Amino acid sequence: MVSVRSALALAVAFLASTSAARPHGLLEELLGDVTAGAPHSHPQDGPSWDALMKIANVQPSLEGMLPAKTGPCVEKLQRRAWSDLSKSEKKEYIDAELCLMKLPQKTNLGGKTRYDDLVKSHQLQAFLVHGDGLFLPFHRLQMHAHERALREECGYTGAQPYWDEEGEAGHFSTSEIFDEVYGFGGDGTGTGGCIETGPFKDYTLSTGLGYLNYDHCIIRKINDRESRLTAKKYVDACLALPTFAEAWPCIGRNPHNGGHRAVGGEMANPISSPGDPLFYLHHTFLDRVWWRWQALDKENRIKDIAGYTSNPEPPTGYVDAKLNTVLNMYGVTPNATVADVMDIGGDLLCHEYVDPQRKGGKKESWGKKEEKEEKEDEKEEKEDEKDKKDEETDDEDEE
Ligand SMILES: [Cu+2]
Repeated sequence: MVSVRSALALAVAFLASTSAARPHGLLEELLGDVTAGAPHSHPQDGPSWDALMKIANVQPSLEGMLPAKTGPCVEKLQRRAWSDLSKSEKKEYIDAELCLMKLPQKTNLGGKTRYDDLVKSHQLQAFLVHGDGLFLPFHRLQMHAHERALREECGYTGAQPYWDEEGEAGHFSTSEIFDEVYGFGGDGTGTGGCIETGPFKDYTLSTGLGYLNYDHCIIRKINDRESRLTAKKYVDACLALPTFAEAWPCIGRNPHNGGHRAVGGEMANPISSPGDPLFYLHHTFLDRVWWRWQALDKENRIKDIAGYTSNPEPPTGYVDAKLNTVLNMYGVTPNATVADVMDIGGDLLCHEYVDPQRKGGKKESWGKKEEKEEKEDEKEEKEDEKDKKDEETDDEDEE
């Protein structure tokens, strides 16, 4: 897992490299010292626990919050793979996302648009919902909040789609998901890494990178190698684990980190990654993995929660995540407990996952050829490491 501190260091490094970037917003006071010392700062110079809590404790305006949703789940929304949507369904989803990007913010958390409200709900509590037991429950709720906003504020009639990353592992760069018309646009270009094609190329994010807030384009850096971690063999390895305590770190480590790093840029930043709309297709893919795991022993696994409620450790010691732990949506939708999101067909959530159809002979997963390549890469990596060590020893000799 990428820690909050290394994420901050990443954001700082990015800022240091783009002199035109002018951070603004509510966190600079807390982070001023860190950014000032950017070139020499070490990851351990990240924000203190108190600073992180100050960030997380910002109070949103509740005026624009979507009303509470209760009642029995009768008609379940069908969440399907992006590659199985028709052109008009894809267009409808993209148009609804563009609508969220045009609507004004409602939470008063410092973002400009309704889309930014959802980046904020992730950014402000990133250290509470990553690398711990709340990771999967929180992101399930975030997907739901996004789906509701699309449907109830932008007239979208479909369900939140997922990216069938398992079927595209190792070759993300050729995915139709990056289509310029019926997709999310292509890779980042130039020194800034901005996406310059597709429906979202003109969107200016006001939240991120990381904990910082400054106007910037959506950046991407696609990496096929990283995308191998979303392959069937890694997903299956997580599905085979007997307890949530073992399953969540597995999902977090491989398919989760792999997909984030494989898209790169905005998505590679664990604090502000919802800045790339692909975030929602990636995390819905992961949510399906969790649900598939739960469905293998539903009766027990819709009650199985484990792990802590933060990463790093609070000064008073770690706290265990429980079914009654509250997940914070910062005024976008009402807060919910972990118990509320354990069943995707319960009172709060009401959807189901449709398996990917993988028409047109798309690969199920990577085959023998890629596995051979992977082994060769690993060998090369080891050799590189050895070379590096040798060089270091040489340096020492010179001194
Ligand atoms: Cu996240």
